[in-house]
Amino acid sequence: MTDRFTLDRRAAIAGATLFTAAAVRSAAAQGRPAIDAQTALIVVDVQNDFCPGGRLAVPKGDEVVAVCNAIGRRFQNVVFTQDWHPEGHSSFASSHAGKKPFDVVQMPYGPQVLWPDHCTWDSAGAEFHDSLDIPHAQTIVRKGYRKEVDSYSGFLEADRRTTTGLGGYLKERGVTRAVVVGLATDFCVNWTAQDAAKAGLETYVVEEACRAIDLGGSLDKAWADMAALGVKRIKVADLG
Ligand code: VGL
Ligand code: ZN
Repeated sequence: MTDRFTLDRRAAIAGATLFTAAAVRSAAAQGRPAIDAQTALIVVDVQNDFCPGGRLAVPKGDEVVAVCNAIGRRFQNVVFTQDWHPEGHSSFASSHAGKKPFDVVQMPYGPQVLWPDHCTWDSAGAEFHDSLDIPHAQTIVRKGYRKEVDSYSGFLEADRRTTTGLGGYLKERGVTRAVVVGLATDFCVNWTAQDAAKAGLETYVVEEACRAIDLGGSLDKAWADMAALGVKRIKVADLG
């Protein structure tokens, strides 16, 4: 444990010192993120319920784990988001008479896709995948814990008004750049990346470190919406 931690810290410190101001500029010019003290990796919802065997399994969702682990140790700043719903949450189809998963209903804040029950407090499905191994991650931001409001985004709930605190946290810590990975590309990764960009962060999504649900074209739309906000779609190799 101590050894691994020491190594991670050394790697992070080494990574940080590689990025001089000129290197940061040249990385950005090439469309890739500088990985320095101002950069945070945001690992979105890598939880059992979103992996094969889970209650809202994302196809091949578990394949992101090894990729997240590999890139995670390159970042000094790592934040996890965790989808975290009470029983009977309003995003669950089971809370709406006559509705089934993937139906869409109108909520006071707009359309809401209904999901199978998932990521309920204290369930095994809400836990992070067992193999997720980024021991130096500093913060876990839970979201979707208010019964009447969903939250795909790690920054802002679906009412688009209630903040989770993540924006303030990153700002206070001097983070100006976000690299977003995890599950699912077209829902929580998408909304988190869009809100990161709206918060003024230079934002990247790493393609192979995400997997999608893809409901009725949602994946293509997600990439287009992210691109429109200036979110850059990159590959692991672009991390240098
Ligand atoms: C998610 C649907 C419902 C996600 C969370 O993590 O993408 N999707 N809750
Ligand atoms: Zn959810």
